[in-house]
This record gives sequence, structure tokens and C-alpha cells, in this order.
Amino acid sequence: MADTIFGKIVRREIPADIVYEDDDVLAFRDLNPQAPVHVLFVPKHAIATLNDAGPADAELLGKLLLAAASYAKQHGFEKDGYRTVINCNEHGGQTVFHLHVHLLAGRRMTWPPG
Ligand code: IU
Repeated sequence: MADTIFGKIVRREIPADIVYEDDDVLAFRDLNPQAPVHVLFVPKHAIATLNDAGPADAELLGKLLLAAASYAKQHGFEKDGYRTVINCNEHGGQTVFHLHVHLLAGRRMTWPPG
């Protein structure tokens, strides 16, 4: 897949406000936050879109979600709640083609999303 800005962040070629890291996952604050807390959880091993994930990626996808939930709980959003989002391709609103989970918290979300 083509390299993206998130690949550059994973490789520390460009700066980001990194808030979490483990062997497989990096998380950093979104540059254009849509909520008081807006963190992106990306796999270090890049997958372009959710369409490109296969059975071999099942554990990695689970790790992304669990990392997001863990971050939300650690920062006090367990009870009030929060939202996780994976946008896919044009109609899904995806703009960076390195799969990522958005964690949005700190305000009441609306439904349906725009
Ligand atoms: P999307 O699901 O692909 O639309 O999300 C991409 C997000 O990446 C979006 O919320 C941007 O604000 C964010 N982002 C960023 O945090 N830093 C960047 O350098 C770029 C995009 I380009």
C-alpha cells in the first residue's frame, strides 16, 4: 500500500502528540479534533482500509479497539461513554488510507452521524 502521513508518524519521521504505544499500536491526538478528546489508534503495520483487513488481522483489529477502550476508561469516560469510529473509503469519509480507529469523548455525540 502507499505510504501515508500516519506511516510517517509511526516511524517518527514527523511529530505527533503521541498518547499511547505498544508493540502493535500507536495512538496520537487528532490534529483537527471533533471532540474534547479525539485520539487516533493506528496499527504500526499499515492496512489501507477496513476492506483490506483479513483473518490474519483479527487480533490486530481487536487490539486497536481494546486500546481505545482502555484509554477511554483510564481517562474517566467509562460511565458517560464515548464513540469509536472507523471510516472506510469515500462514502465513509476516510481521508487517510492507513486504517485507524477514532476515539471521540468528552461531549454527547449525536446520531445519526453526518
Ligand atoms: P479519516 O477517518 O481518514 O477521515 O480520519 C483522518 C483523521 O486524521 C482526521 O480526523 C484528520 O483530522 C486527522 N489527521 C491528523 O490528525 N493529522 C494529519 O496530519 C492528517 C490528518 I493529513
